[in-house]
Amino acid sequence: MATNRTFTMIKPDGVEDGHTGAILEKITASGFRIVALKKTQMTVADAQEFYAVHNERPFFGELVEFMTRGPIVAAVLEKENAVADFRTLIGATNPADAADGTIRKMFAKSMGENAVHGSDSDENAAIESAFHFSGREMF
Ligand code: RTP
Ligand code: MG
Repeated sequence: MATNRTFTMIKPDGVEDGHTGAILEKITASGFRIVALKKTQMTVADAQEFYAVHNERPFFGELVEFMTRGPIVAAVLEKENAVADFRTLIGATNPADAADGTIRKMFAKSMGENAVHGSDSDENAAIESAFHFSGREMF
């Protein structure tokens, strides 16, 4: 299996609740190497662009408001089969459906405030990484 990259954000709820360190520890303990890492805050325009695929969905306004209400921690991660393995590590979108031991089971509060983002394809991982990081910030 080839090594590839995925993109993640610890969402504003995870940062506000003080889970940044525990989530990063869980990620690295699961075999992901940190390629890039920073704390930042998305503007409304940033969040509308980042989640543009959902702009017709009823929860879009709520999602943009949530994602911009405080800082996030953004990271690019590398591992064999990174995109699929990271989605397994974070668990289902709704924490009520997330498997035991997953990041969302441990730290998410609800379907909307679910602690972490994970890219859903190699193509989106590359787009999302480039959205947050320049080439000089990835190692
Ligand atoms: P993400 O993109 O953040 O990794 O989450 P995901 O793939 O598991 O879920 P997705 O369908 O892409 O939805 C993106 C984010 O929108 C919020 N959401 N709220 N209230 C709702 O019904 C609802 N549905 C989705 C969540 O924050 C979800 O992670
Ligand atoms: Mg998604």
